[in-house]
Amino acid sequence: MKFEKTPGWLDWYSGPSNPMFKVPAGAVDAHCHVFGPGEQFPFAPERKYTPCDASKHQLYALRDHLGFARNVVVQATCHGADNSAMVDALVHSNGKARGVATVKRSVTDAELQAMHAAGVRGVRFNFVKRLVDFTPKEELLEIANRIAPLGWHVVIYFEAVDLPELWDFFTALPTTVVVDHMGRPDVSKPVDGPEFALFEKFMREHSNVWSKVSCPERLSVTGPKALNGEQNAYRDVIPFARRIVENFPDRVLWGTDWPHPNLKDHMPDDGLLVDFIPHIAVTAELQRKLLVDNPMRLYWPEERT
Ligand code: 0GY
Repeated sequence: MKFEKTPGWLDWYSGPSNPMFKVPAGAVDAHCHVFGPGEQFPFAPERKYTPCDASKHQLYALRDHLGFARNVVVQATCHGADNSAMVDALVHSNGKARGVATVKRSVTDAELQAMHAAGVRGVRFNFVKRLVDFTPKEELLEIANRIAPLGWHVVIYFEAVDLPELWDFFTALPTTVVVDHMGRPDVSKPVDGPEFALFEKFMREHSNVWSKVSCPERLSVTGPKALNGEQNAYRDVIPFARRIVENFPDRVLWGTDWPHPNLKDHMPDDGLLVDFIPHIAVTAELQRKLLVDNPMRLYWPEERT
């Protein structure tokens, strides 16, 4: 089936620069997606956007270009609860990719087992209203209780203003809980302000909560331009991400978010995103935890030495 992408949709950046920052050996891009290709893996009827195609081959070429060893492919909302494109990417990764699925309460145990065999290790619950329709919390809790015995975790995506309302649900989840993009802070507010303090409290009081310190390009107001050779791209996001990396060094993950759904103003150069890492993880030890130790512990625990 042919799909027309949503008007204004920017294609992913096809000539990423060579990052100056060399990621440590064994680094994991722990948040990225595949889109279709639509002809092979049609987008979901209930989707809120229609993307351009972004195949597993293109994702793995980017992985090699940026110097990463592995990927965690997260189910994108444009595919709904049909995980076949994501699972296909895992199956063709030579064991170098694991995945996070979206499932409905009707998912069978056999389907969960098959996804586990393919490399799925988590489910994603999305609370960003522009991306998904509401799913009752008791359904989500039922799903969380079903996947917990598999050793899977729950990835949650929400916006900072919604954390107070979602707090009780999140803190009742029985698994490791991984927050996408630091719970989308408003970085024009102070890093020491009440909104981000609540997110830090969430992590501090709940040792099962992890955070991806990803997506500066989504959160930044100052944008990608470096100023005077001193300031950095997405510099307004640095204090937020750095705070989380330094306070919770064993519970942070990083990912490119390629192919960057829903960006209308600019499409990031993925090489530049990699060069952002040493500004938020400023020592070799923090970088190793963020890029290697933590994602390996969560996604490939059997390979830990
Ligand atoms: C992200 C962010 C977004 C989209 C999705 O699954 C998705 O459609 O996650 C977004 O639009 O903020 O993590 O890719």
